[in-house]
Amino acid sequence: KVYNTKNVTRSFPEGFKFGVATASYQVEGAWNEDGKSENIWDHETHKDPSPILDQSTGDIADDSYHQYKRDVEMMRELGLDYYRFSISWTRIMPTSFSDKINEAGVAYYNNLINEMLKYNIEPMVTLYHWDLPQKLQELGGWTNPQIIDWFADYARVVFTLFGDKVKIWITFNEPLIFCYFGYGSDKMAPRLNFTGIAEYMCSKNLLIAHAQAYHIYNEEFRPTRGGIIGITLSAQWYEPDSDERTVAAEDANQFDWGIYANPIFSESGDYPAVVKERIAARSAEQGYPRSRLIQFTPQEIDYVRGTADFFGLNHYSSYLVYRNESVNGKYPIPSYEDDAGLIRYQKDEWIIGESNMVRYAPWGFLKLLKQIKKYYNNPPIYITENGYSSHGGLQDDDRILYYRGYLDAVLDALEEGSDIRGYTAWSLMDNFEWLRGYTERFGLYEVDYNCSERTRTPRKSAFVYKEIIRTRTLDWNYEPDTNVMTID
Ligand code: GBH
Repeated sequence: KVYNTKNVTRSFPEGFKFGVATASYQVEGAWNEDGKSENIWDHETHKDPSPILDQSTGDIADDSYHQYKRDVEMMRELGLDYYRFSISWTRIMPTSFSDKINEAGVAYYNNLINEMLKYNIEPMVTLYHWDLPQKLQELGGWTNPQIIDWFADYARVVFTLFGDKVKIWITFNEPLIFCYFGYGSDKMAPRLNFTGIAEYMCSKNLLIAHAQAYHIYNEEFRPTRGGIIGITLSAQWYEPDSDERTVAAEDANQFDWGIYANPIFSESGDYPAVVKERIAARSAEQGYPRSRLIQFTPQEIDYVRGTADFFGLNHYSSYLVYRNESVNGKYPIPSYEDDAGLIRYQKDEWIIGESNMVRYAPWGFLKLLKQIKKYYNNPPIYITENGYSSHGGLQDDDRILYYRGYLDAVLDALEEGSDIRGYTAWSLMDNFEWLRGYTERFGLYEVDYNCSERTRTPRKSAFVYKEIIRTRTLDWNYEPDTNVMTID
């Protein structure tokens, strides 16, 4: 394979920032230490490990709860501007509510943040990256509208505790993934599998919960703290596979990310028209008295619209798409997929690693970035995740190609006027990759799960990313010396 495909060296604009990301359940471990209580991922992986490819859990994960100093050392080795991590709700609020704050949990995040700030590494904090308190799930979780207030209480506690040091906040990571896979399928925790119903209950409650957290920050904290707050959406790119299929591809983009982006970032607010129309029509055909997609009231539309200072974007790959109204048999009725009525696929010739999770299609990233600019009046964007998975090994030239190709797309989008403020690689290190357990490796650093120290070793891609950050340029021909990693 030829990996060095370009000869030009391109520079990132002044002020452009680089980071890496992780998430609490995927790296922290210490699942029941120092007063932390059970979340839905603890609960599900303990109850039935079979949905996880290697039957693993996040009980120990990367042991970051104890190894955070090594984590910060790695951030310094890479020369990061910022680090994106998430806070575990049950670590700081074990009852789920704000009646009791767990000081040990608070101390952990304070230690981590202080260690980062000592070296000028800025924290970017996600409030919710899928690890809901199990107790709240037993009360319905994201299908219970009461969660809007529970989340507000949690957000207020976190803003109060860390608001003097954290200036970039993200309410949710990838609502589509946890609403759909968690409530509208049997795959991810809480595995509710109430298809075509519960994912839309989750969507609505979550969008209002996001808006409420935004308003709380905006009114109670921003005046003295002066930070910014946004949301991270997963958005892949859907491309028509022929001229006649542009409508299908457009609908696929609306069902994948428009469903969350439109209510927050569009001028009109509310769910995208096509999403509303299709789900209402399907619901009527199926004998439901009203749309399974719960409507927003005009007040709610106003309350949610405009509630983000930036668009957090998680992007991994692209798909070709066509319409197929009768995906009968393939998907349950009703379901989100059946409502969308689309078939998506990828081409065999797009590069893929030994693991089959992420295909290399950087042209789609550029198209996505341009579309976001066009639809939502050029919002500030932080790319909050982008990365490539393998089955391990330090010589990861395929991951290097992926990062270079996708960063090249970012540079193209910047040249065309997109307001992209930062780029976050997923991930700092290998971690518990949800349904794929530890079989799927996304790390710039490899983690050794056979030793209790969870030793972290830089991959070749870590050296390449470090050089990109150091020089603030993308040079396809740079060949790192991978013998020693240093702190510059
Ligand atoms: C993101 O999800 C997450 O934010 C992050 O936590 C995660 O580690 C990262 O990407 C890499 O996956 O049925 O096993 O094929 C991205 C969306 C949703 C992609 C679930 C994979 C199917 C898993 N992911 N999806 S599987």
